[in-house]
Amino acid sequence: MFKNIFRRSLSAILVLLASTLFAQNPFITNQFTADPTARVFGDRVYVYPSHDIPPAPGKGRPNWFVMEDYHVFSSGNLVDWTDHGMIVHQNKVPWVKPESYSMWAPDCIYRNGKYYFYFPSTPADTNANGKGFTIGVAVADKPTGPFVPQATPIKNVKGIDPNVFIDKDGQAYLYWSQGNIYGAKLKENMLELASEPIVLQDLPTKGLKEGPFLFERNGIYYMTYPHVENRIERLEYAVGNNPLGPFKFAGVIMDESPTGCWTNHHSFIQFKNQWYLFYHHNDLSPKFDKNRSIRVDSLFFNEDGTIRKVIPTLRGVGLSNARKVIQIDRYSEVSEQGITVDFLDTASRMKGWKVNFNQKDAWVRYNSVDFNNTNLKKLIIRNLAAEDALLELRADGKNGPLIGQIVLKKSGGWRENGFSAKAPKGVHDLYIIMKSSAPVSVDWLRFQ
Ligand code: FUB
Repeated sequence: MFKNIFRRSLSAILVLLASTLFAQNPFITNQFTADPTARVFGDRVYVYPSHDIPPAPGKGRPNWFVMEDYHVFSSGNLVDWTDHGMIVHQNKVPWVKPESYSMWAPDCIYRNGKYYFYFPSTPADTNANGKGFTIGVAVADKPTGPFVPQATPIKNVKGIDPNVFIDKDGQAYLYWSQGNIYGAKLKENMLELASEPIVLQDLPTKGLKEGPFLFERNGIYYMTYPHVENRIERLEYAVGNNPLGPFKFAGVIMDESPTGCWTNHHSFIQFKNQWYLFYHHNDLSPKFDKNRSIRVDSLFFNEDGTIRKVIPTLRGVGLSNARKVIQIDRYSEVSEQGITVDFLDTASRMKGWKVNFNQKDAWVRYNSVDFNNTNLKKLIIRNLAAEDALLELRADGKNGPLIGQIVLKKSGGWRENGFSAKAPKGVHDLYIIMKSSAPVSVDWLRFQ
């Protein structure tokens, strides 16, 4: 019994330790994550991403995706995320080829008291070239597991990137990709197909399509998918009046990555009256785009139901608590000149970034800081200054109410410095303005 209590407390401690405060984009920084499927279960958002790991000798195919397991993350405010730990591992699924490192993009859905986790992988009985994916299911009583994998994959499915949709009449559908996008009805048990797979029409025919995500809004069925129209993937959508189509191309949701991350993969949720797009980019691994990181930005519909293009941000979503560390390198906007962002430590990129103020009048805007209703009178800032430097903090504008004027003393290394400040109450955009000329770098700041 003591052993069990010890084990339970240890796993609770591990979950707490694994929680990450880093909540802007990318919003998970304790590991690489990709292909985020977000779901709202109760009053929390759960994200089921793929888990990229760095390539290593003997692990998977060199210079390719290396994925051995899945974690689930949750949040009640889209800002503070908890890593609930590993939920499915390749070597614990009876039908998956051991050590195949091909646990690609998953999905999870709730039905009749159970959570069904769908994932693609290489089956053990595949031929020697290791190619070919199929899709299996693991079932749990809670969104965080434990998930019990089925002994065999879903029959009659060949492909990757499962996505499940349950229509208003209760009929469930499974979608997946294999060059084209396929769809079929699922049986009530959610474990078997109830119809023959069909290729969804009339999606673009030229260029790879994958990662389907279907949702319904105001009677319109939106089939959304990454597609290589030009050189790399962008997110597109098509609309129809039936879950299995036909669909009509309706537009681009997110343009190709300007820095060249070849894949993108996404999902949509509506949470507390706001729509969000979850997607990925290779922020923490700029030189290797098979080690990706998940992001979230707000999404808006036009009155006619069309989707407004999402421009990726560093700031992401949600209110930042003024008492917690605010990573101003994940800014909302900066001056045209004088601001650069670098990794704190290129040998350990998961430590995050710093913002450099390189010249007088350079500024950073960080939106939506929640100062609450208390009088916060102190500012703590982690900075590195080669010479004395003067920064000004203001609310809601470069000439808005002054929060503090701080002199950062020349230091030989990173320092945490405290200053008196006069923070406003409520939610405000924070401006940090450089008032001197010698460069200074800031890791984070917070109020107390
Ligand atoms: O993560 C591996 C693959 O890359 C996914 O299955 C695709 O959608 C692409 O994101």
